[in-house]
Amino acid sequence: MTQTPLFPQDAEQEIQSLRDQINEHNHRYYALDDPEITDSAYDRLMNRLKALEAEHPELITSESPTQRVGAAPLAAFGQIRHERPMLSLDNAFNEEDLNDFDRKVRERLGNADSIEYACEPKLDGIAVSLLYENGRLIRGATRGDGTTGENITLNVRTIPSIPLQLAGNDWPARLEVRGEIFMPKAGFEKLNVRAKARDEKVFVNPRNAAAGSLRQLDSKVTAKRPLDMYCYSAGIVEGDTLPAKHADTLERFKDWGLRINPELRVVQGAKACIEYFARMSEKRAGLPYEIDGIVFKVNELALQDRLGFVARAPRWAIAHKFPAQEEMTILKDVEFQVGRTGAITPVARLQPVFVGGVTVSNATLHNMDEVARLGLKIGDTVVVHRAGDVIPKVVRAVESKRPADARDIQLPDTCPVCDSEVERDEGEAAARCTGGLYCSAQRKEAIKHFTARKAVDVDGLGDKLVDQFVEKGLVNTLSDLYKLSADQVAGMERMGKKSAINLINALEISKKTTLDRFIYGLGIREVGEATAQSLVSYYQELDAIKAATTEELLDVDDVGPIVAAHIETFFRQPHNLEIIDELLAVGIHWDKVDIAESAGEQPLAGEIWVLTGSMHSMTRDEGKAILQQLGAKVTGSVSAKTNALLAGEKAGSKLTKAQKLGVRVVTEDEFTELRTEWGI
Ligand code: D41
Repeated sequence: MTQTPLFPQDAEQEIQSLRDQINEHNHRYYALDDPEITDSAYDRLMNRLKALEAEHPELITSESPTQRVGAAPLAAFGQIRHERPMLSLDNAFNEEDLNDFDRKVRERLGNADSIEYACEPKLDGIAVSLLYENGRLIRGATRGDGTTGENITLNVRTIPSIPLQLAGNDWPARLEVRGEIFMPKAGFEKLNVRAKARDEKVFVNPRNAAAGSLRQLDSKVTAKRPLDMYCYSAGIVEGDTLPAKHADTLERFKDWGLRINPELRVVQGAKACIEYFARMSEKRAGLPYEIDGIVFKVNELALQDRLGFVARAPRWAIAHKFPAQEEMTILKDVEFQVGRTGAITPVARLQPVFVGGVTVSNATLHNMDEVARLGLKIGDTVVVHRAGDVIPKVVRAVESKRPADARDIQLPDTCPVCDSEVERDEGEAAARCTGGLYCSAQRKEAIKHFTARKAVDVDGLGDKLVDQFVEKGLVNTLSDLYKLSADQVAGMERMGKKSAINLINALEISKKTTLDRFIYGLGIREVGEATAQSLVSYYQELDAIKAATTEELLDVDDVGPIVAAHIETFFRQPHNLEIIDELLAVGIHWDKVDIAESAGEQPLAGEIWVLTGSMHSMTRDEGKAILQQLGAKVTGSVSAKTNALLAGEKAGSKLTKAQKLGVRVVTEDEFTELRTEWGI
């Protein structure tokens, strides 16, 4: 690091040089997204500048990059009257509105040609005005009602991406830049995580967080908030002129170190605007900031001037809004649904509401813990959120709107379907019906699960059909499905003779399956496809899986104590074994998982091997597959029964244990030699 200069004029020079460097790096970092030094190198420049300024306080100016940290709190914000009013935007809610807008623009201009539009995302933030005089930021104000806003100069000065001094020297002597201050999604999440940890109030969305952060009388608080800004138009321009097109003006802004939205595009005509809207709708969820629509602006300033404005909204711009993602509605009732494993789920019945592009009338509340967390009561006004393709969620209740007769939500004591007792295990969020397959709801779900595509895959068997089979008493247990006659099937609602025959054929085809699909289809709690596959590659046969104890099961890949216990419990229930026997009796079968078939010889038949450490010539999974082909059983932990440990690099506790127990240790090189010997 440079020594403190002996002479003040040297200090002045160095201070100026540091400020220039820091401003340049800020510009590269914030405006160009192309930093050329590391954060730590940047910090070093900043620290050096701070140190010099501390020694020479007379050289501190308000444009110095050190002066962003926040000033003394204000008693209240001053009012600012905008010299040129900040206009508002008209909205379009669909393509028709947008086409109308375009048609009127063309009519007013007396020209039928297609219009050039600048398209940009509509940020969901706070509209502000920045005033630069001779390139220096002298004032920041909120839009307010468009005529009068609040003076938030001290706060905007703390936002790192807002230049205190414009870059270059070709800016108008007086320039008002308008744009949107927002909080990026990631910063918002972090802020809320921190607030929660400190038991402070969390913000409901990034927009509120941005507004709350800007409204701080203490700019030191604002300085700690992750705010950003994109500029979208010029207000006052004196002492020079800006380009003749809107998009070109924004490009100039960029040269001066101001941020503009990188998604800005220029297109010709309404059709291209609609295409841009569709593209951005797709992109929306992945953007690092929230947007609530797209703004289209006639690109040529001369045309903008000819079009003028009405009632404070320009005739040359329109905001095409996305369907709202949050709406309020009434929680009319809560019903309880019973799932495959008996889990009882509270489901909100809502007054239908259009949100995120669809009408929502139900939403899962997951479990009673969630109901308690939301503090819901029946009759409440609730906020429903639906973004993109995700399932709708009740995000909060509006307590101030709670009616006097709002009712508590209570978990029923008995199953709403079969009247069996409901139990709620300690430490588990879900309540469960204890009826098992006696409960028709669980039976329906068990059948749907067994016949699903990932299980034995019965083509053409829809949920509605399963419901009917169970309700009509035709199918009480899984094997009953395979005893259905075409006539019985044809007797169901919306079923013809032909589709009935197709279903019978599909059932026949589904009888030939694989052991892992069968195991998965049984619907053992917590046993998904991957676990089913692990079980099969470990045990290879159904009887072995049936007989496995919790302790043994722990040796199987991705089986932990809870899953192991679920598996053992499942196979200890006589009615589950009965169901399996019945399924085998009606003809469900699979090819034996015969490892010998592919490998020919099995020099390791009957041996138990363990793999550990990392290897060069193969992954652990490949190593395991090779060992299995050679006939070995591969387990996860070394015991006295282990025949050999295949130890790669950085083998740890397993190697120690093997050595202690005198288990043979095979290195990767030795294993490679053995493989050559065995011809695999
Ligand atoms: O991103 C925005 N929220 C945004 C708002 C934008 N990209 N462009 C805008 N353009 C204008 C005009 C056309 C009047 C210059 C705006 C807004 N106005 C605006 N923001 C709040 C009220 C109006």
